[in-house]
Amino acid sequence: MTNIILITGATSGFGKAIAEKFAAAKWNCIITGRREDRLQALSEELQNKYGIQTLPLVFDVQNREQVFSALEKLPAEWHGIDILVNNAGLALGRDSFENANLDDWDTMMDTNVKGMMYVTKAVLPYMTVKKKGHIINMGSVAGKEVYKDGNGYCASKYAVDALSKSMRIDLLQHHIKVTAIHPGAAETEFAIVRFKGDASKAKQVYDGYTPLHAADIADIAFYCANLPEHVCINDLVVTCTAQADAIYFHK
Ligand code: NDP
Ligand code: 8X3
Repeated sequence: MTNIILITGATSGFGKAIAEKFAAAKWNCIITGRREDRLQALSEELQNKYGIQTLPLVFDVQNREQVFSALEKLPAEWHGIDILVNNAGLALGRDSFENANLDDWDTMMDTNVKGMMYVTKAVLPYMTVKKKGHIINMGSVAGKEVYKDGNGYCASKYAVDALSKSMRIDLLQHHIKVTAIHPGAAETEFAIVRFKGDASKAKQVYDGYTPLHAADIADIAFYCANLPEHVCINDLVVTCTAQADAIYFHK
């Protein structure tokens, strides 16, 4: 029987790399995001390249109705979801607390925290019914240590850390594994989004060292997903070699 993985935020960065990694290993992929054109292109690419089935679903994880209407009525052949990767997320701005934008805070909380809760709640029935499953949450080093001007983003990723621990306890009874991966700096579209399209500001984030690549995180997610049934990696902090924690870099 073919395995099924559902990945949120598959239009770019980690999510796209995770879809590619699992598709290459013949997993069928449910890929989600807001940008329909990118999802369609990825869907066709994965099908043609790897001969797998894909189901692209367009929704905004912030929108509770969209999340539940997309996920509650999955075609029967997609009910056997083995892995949910809660990856969709973003940072917006990097400003001191008194200057930070309230709308940015709302968007980060609504996406990184509430979006993750909605998607998980909508997918869980497919896992609890078979008493098996694996949830992989994308945290961050920003959810392990607070850095200057990280306020709202750090808070959202601390919440991801807390939710991962909470899920792990509550879902024990259903034999559902919960893995939290907390990456450090990785060159994706993350910094472009954070700095609202300012490419030179985004580039500076990665100047002077070799950051993580999206494929590094995909390899790690794949490793976590392919351990024996009785083994679960609970929590992983992953940085490039030039980064010690959320604050210290060697450039
Ligand atoms: P990207 O910007 O490259 O990708 C983000 C993905 O999230 C996109 O596919 C985007 O899709 C999706 N997304 C964002 N908002 C929403 C939304 N409201 N609804 C649905 N999908 C959404 O960044 P990364 O790949 O780097 O980020 C992925 C995750 O990893 C995030 O949670 C981020 O916080 C975390 N992370 C990133 C690090 C980094 O340095 N890059 C380090 C640590 C953690 P679309 O726009 O099409 O909706
Ligand atoms: C992304 C990594 O250090 O920019 O979560 O917060 S960082």
